[in-house]
Amino acid sequence: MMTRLLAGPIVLLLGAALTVVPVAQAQAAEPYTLWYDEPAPDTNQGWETRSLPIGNGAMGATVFGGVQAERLQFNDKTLWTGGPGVADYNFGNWDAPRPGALEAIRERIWKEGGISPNDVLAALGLKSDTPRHRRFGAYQSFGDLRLAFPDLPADPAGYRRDLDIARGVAGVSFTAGGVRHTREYFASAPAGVIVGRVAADRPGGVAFTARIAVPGNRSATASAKDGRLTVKGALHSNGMAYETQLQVLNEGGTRTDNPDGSVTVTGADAVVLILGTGTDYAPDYPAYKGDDPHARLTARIDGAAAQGYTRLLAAHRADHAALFDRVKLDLGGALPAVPTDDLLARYGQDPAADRALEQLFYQYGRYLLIASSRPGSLPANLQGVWNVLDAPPWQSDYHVNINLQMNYWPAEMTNLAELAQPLHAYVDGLREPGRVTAKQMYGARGWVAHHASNIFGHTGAWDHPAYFFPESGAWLSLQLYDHYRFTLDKRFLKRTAYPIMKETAQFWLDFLQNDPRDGKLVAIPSRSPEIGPTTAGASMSQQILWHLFTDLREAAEQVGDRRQVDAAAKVLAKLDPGLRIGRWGQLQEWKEDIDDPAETHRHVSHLFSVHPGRQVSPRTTPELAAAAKVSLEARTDAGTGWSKAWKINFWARLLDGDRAHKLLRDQLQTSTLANLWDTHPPFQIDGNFGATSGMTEMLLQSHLGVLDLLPALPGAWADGRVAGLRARGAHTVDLAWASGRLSEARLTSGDGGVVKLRNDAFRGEVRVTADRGRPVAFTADGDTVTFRTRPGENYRIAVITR
Ligand code: FUC
Repeated sequence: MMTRLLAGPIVLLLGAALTVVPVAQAQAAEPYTLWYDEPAPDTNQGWETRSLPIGNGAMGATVFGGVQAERLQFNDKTLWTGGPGVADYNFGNWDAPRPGALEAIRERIWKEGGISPNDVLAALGLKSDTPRHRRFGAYQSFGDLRLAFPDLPADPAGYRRDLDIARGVAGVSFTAGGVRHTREYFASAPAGVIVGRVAADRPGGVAFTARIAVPGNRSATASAKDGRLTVKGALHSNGMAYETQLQVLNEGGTRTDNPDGSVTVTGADAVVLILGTGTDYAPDYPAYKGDDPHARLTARIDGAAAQGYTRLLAAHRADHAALFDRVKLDLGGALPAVPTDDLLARYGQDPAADRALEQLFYQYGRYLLIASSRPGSLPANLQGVWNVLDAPPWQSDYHVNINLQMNYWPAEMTNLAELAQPLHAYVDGLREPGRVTAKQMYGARGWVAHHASNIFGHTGAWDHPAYFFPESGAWLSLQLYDHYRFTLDKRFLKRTAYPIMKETAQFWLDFLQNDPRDGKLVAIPSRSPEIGPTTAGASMSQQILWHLFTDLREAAEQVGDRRQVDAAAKVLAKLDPGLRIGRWGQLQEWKEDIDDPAETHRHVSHLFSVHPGRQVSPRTTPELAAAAKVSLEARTDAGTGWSKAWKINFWARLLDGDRAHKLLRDQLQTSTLANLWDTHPPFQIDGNFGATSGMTEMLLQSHLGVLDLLPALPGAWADGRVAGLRARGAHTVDLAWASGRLSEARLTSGDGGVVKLRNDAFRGEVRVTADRGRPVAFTADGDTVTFRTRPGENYRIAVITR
């Protein structure tokens, strides 16, 4: 299987003879295909566990694959209830001023130490809506495309439903009455539509009626003209206008527009379907309202229809491959010829099959990001872009006390940096409403957001004790700066990341208070997400702020803002760093030593400093890292899907590959659905992204300034290779290893600076060469080699074994 990674033909050494086999023949099974021998049940549970997702960032769809009744449930990220179209929507801000509310809470915390989060909610939170979340709203299902096939049997032969994540194409095929029927679906980012093709290998063998059904929480009119179905109306909740159009293009046969808005095709050789959506949402505060979608949508569908299927598919495949193909991972897996649900169920029984599933799961995380986060669209929400309900779990919103952040953890490392643009734009867009909230709730400058947000600038604190989390903006800002670290995109730093970081810091300058106990700066009120009392200076708050001001100082140096360098340094000198070892050897979750060793909560927020932060590492702070391990052990390996995924990252950062792999195994065995979606439960996509991030952290880390190669390689991954990973400094890294030992690293230098690479094998003999075999001088110090690079040049670091 290792040979799969090689571009071009595969060279097999058979005795003395050299045989060249074309790649296509050498592959026994497609390594990047999820496949099933039955349709997904036409139920919400069938959708959640078995439907197969496609998406172009703005739109998503899931394929059920019913033989007689096909269903594509589809979404558009902008279709939400709630927001400014609803009476009294106020961005989560208070409806009237609450003079002294913050001061009273602070006073109580100073006096009592920790107070009930419910008291904080009562004083600072927003009152609950009736019905719940009326103003906040929820992400909506757009509708269902349904195809009814009158001539097909219930139980055909040779049924297969699949999703090729390397091509970005889903398919359904079966044989009925001696005719092979095939359906292909993909979501095209270049064309902005979802495309399908229904075909049969006997001429005239395709007949169906297509209709679009929408949920009942909106007005709807349906019409059909010239094979174009249109359903349009407005959400009852907020009056948001929506429209969907489907163009049915038949090759041969007859096409009929029906009075009920459906379209019937009979006797066709094949039929192409082009589906688009639009709303009048615009990401602009405060109205969040744009033009009626009709003209835009019509033009988009017309344009796609004019291109024709072959061109649409070719453009889609090129666009998808340009992202997907950047990273290759080979753990020595070999996919057995079993459906993916069986592969998952049998996980743990056959190492080659297990490795194949892990490779697939890894790339699936990348696929899901490609499908749910493209520049110009909203970021991936709790379910990416896929949602079948009108009242989805947690509104399918943007939770920002870890979930949205986790969605983007793999973006930089797995070479999909541009897919983080929606996150950056979203954070930027929270600033304007967030200024109002900062001023009203805290009398502070800058901007703030709390625990969860929607697409309408909701920056206030919600009606739940968990929802007091003003640190979310600071955490998000760090992710923007990390984008700069990975890309070294100065323009992005100057225009986007730095202004946001600065304004975030401004809020914290006003919010932080002197702790009378030790004179240190602490956040107050402050709560470790979703657990324990509300106190002053909970560890996560302090750690996030340490990173914010440390990064701000560094960023200010980069852009030459001396005043800000000094200001950040001043804060850092007084800031409580949120790192303490407690009475049972744990890394404390609070400033006070009150951690309960029996607490197994899914949030492990006080280990922010281990991941995604960088304050604590076995490399730099062994005692704190040991304490972090004590805390992590106490929390156990159990948890929701995303919690397990976070723990993969933690153990990777703690350099324990086998434990990280154990968490991956747990996630696959207990938190992964048949369609490989992560389950909280229920389905929540952050765990997919978190797992892909964690697997990458096992192979390459760069958060400490050194490129740590294979820092947490588990025994189960003894032989393998990975290509195309990104490291901070805009480097691209390929690695190969055998019997658990690095054999070769390749690096394409981004910034041309001095590079430090670490691996135990570097204690032995090493050779560094550049392009055309030019030897490169390097210094070796224990497990680290250091050499100077030129921008864009390729380097090969070979471990010599004799
Ligand atoms: C956080 C988590 C929950 C869930 C929700 C969407 O609040 O604590 O487990 O993931 O986000």
